[in-house]
Amino acid sequence: MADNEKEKKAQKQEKPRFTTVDAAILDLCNNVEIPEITCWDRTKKQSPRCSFGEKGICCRICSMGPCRVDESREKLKYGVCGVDSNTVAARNFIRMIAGGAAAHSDHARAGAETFLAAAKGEAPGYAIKDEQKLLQLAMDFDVSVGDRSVQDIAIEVGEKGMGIFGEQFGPIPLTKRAPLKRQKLWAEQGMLPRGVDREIVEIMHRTHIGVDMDPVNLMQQGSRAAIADGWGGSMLATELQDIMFGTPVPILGRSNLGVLEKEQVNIVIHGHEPSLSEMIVAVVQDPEMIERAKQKGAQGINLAGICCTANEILMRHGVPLAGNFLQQEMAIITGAVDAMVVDVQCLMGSLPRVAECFHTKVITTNYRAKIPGATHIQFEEHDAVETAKKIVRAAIDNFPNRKEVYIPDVECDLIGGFSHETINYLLGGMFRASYKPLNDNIINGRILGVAGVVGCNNVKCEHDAGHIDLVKELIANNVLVLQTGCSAVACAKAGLMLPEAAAKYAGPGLAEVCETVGIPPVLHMGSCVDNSRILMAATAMVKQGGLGDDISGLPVAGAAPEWMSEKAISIGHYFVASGVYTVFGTTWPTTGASELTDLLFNGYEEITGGKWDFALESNVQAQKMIDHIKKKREALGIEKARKRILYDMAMRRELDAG
Ligand code: NFS
Repeated sequence: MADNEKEKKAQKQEKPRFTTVDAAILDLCNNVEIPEITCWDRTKKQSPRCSFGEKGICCRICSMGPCRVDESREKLKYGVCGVDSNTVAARNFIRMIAGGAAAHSDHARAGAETFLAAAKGEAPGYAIKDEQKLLQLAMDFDVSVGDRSVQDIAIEVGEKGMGIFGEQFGPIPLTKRAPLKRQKLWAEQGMLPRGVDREIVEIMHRTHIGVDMDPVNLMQQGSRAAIADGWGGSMLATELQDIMFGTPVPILGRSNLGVLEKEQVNIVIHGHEPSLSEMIVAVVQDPEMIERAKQKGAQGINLAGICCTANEILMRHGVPLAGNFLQQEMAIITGAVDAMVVDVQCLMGSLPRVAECFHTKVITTNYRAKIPGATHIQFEEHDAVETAKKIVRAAIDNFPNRKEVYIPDVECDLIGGFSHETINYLLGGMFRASYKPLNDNIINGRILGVAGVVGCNNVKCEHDAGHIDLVKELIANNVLVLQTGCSAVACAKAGLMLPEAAAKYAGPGLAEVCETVGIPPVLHMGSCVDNSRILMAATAMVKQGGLGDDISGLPVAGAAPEWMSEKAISIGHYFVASGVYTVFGTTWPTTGASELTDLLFNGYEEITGGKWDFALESNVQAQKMIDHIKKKREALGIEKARKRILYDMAMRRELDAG
């Protein structure tokens, strides 16, 4: 065997089984014999991957294929139906947008159904918690307020909300929240969306064999659907959840597997829709349930979360985050989880198999997301408290079945709860709530710009490292970071969401602002549908003035360093379509299509003012984002940090004389 081949083989063998920087996982695998049942083990077995699939140039749309097209090989230039790599990759890409937009929007629809039932008094346990936000949404929906009762207004808002998904003509109402210039641009570009259902159906139609073959035209439809997600489905989910469950305010939380309790019944809620988990939060405090837990030998009931359901209930109740996407199996492997209660999205199909090796009961709760091997308890919003009690009882009754338990002693505090309204309030104070202090500090150069760092974990890269390294580099360069999703959980676990992180990691300008206001340099804004909060924060910055008249002019950038889901592509694309430079890591799904990739990475800047980019290394991603932010600062004429000059008497006199 040649020397370099030997070297390669040795390197391969040396690769650790769990590629992560998470201290809890590393501790767990040092102390527990973990069977080969994790996603890391399956990843290894799936390698090497099909390179056509990875580059976005495998077409499975009709049964004459699958066709593998390759623009660099004459004989593979076209698929059987005659399309080339750019058409194939564009179709695949916008089908990813359709998948992501569908997930967010079906989540929103379920929320709207619960909201409407609650408004009609048909869903006991749910209420209107944020009346102010209800009135705001009523105005957006042209619902008259007058002296009508809250219930009346809520019913009409709920009905209009349900109608938005199937809106045939558009534009959907929440797009009117965007800066005027942006709305005009969308209209000119044919991107003003109709209801998200219609946009998704049109994607499926256009990508059927023999329909739309023009990558630019396909991407225009992808953009319109993504906008219908960001400024429609996702935003509506956030709004209705805030109205029903309360708009988040800063709250202390804890993160990582160390939040599990050895002596208590541990219930881990996992998924995305908070309607059921809100009820579970209430039910675990019920004395009857606590008594039942004690009868089974536990000291109490401990609730924790995984993925975005966790983010939702952290933001509103301070319920601890057990972990992000790649920690779902690990939570079960502690042997301490008595029930893992899942709703929809980002659930691993392996959960019941992993649970079989331990004692955890995996409970599915949504008819849309059943997993073979799991127990199904259907969540009924009309009888939510009873459903929640049934689930909590099942968890308690499973406590005596525990085998060996090992909970890593690893956890970290965080402050969550930064809705865009909270940022407004914190920066400006109760009587003059505004984004002015943020804009002023950007203009004077203490803050270089703002970055949204969001998205998933991906087992193809080192778990959490991509998020933490990128965010550290951004804040060290005085970029304020806004976060959601699993990215937020990664940085929470790394201690970046504490006020003291400002002094430790942030550049001097950002640290000064954070210390004055009392906020961390990295703000947790919630779950992935709450990326709509970032759109609203960007819009608020535009409307505040001083930083141009559109989102595309702001010194801001977005990133999803460890993305993996279709939802991440939809989110990334609605940011690009809203004028934001957005860089993804890990892998890029159109690399086999040079013209399409050029359109997304360069051409889109001409079309929407935003664009996509891709880089593997965190420092390259950070540099690209900082370069973009600096470019925008230059265009605004604020490229140099302006020192505050305190005028003395002589200078004043000179001014007066002038
Ligand atoms: Ni977002 Fe949230 Fe996590 Fe990715 Fe999945 S949980 S919705 S998709 S993996 S960030």
